[in-house]
Amino acid sequence: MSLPKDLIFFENPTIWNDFGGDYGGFGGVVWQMFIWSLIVGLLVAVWMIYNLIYFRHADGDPDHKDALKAGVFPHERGNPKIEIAWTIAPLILVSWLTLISLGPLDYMWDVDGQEADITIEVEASQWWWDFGTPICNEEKENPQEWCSTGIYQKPAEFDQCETSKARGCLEIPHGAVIHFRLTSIDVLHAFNFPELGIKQDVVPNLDTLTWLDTKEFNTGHYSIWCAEYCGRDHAIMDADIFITEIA
Ligand SMILES: [Cu+2]
Repeated sequence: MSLPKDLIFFENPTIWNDFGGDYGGFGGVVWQMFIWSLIVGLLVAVWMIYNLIYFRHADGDPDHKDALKAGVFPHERGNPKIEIAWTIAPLILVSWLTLISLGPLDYMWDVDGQEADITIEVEASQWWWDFGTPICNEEKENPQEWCSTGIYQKPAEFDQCETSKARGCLEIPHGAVIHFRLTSIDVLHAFNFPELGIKQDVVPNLDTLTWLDTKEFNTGHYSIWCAEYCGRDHAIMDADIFITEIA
């Protein structure tokens, strides 16, 4: 789609897919956030530069009638109509952006609304990610072949973790809804896939949940990091995630 069309229709531009998918159809929202920020940013920058040039004070100029004086509030040229307009217009814009951002948040947080193919127990500790064996969803009407007997069968193609040098590794099938049940055995950590837009706190003595639909993403290699400072090796608490197509 061309840029002018993107601007008019606010659809998810194709270029956005290069940033990791359309987030379950909500890429258009991200695009709107971006384009409105750009429009407002440009208006502010142009107005500021115009004023910098037009009201520039040269040596010998008399003080401008709007010149700021310490302790004096400049109200001589006040304009209530403009004041009201620049209060109401941003209020409408911010309300609109708040409203459309509730949709993607709801989508991300509604873990139970997404029927899982498999659930993976993740245990965080200083400073490792441990992934339990995937657990198949036994209630699923049409289980995928890797879950055909109700027990997870590791597909023969899955061998990428053997080469991983990260502190944890997980290989998951493309085209599966994955639930992650997260807990920590020591301190606070945070399960963060920057490339997939997922971040969830991992808390001792508490199960937290997050989920991922791997069909929204390209197959290949991704990284997980810890996004909650957790001690000495926090910065290298990584894990590899491979999303692999099953032939
Ligand atoms: Cu950590």
